[in-house]
Amino acid sequence: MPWFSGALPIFLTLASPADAVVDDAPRAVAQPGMRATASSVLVAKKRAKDRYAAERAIDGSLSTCWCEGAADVGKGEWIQIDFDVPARIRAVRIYPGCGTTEAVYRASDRIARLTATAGDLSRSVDLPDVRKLHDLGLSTDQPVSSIRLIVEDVYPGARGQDTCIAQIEIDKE
Ligand SMILES: [Ca+2]
Repeated sequence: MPWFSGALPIFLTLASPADAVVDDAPRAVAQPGMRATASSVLVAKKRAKDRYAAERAIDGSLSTCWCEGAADVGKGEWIQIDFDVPARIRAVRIYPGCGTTEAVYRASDRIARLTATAGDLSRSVDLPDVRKLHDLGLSTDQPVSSIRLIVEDVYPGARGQDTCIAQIEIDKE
């Protein structure tokens, strides 16, 4: 099997710079070979129970999101991505918030600081409150079977107390 076989679909997302501002046109891709779980999930009235499920953060759509389900803004809540095959992490990017318009983005809480863990690695990352893909600067020398992102602090949303992540993109090999 060629070394790039698992990473090829992810390479294709790098046609534009990783820190380019994302416009309203979704550009994320589904992440094959991964599964997502979370410490909690928001269940909103009159919405499907899985509307904000963890898998929404790796479904390739910026219109869908994982939202934590704690009663407050969710500090300490986490989302974890497990890999079907352990892999070295080359980059992790997240698109915080929920929704592809600025107004919807501002409605939910966005992550201001998170802790990212992968294997023995743990990294604290501060994020500006900007609606784009943010590179977390996370990579590993050794293969890992999962990564976890833990909410440490948030920018308050205009409505409710639900911290969301629209998409997580992982480059691995
Ligand atoms: Ca999504």
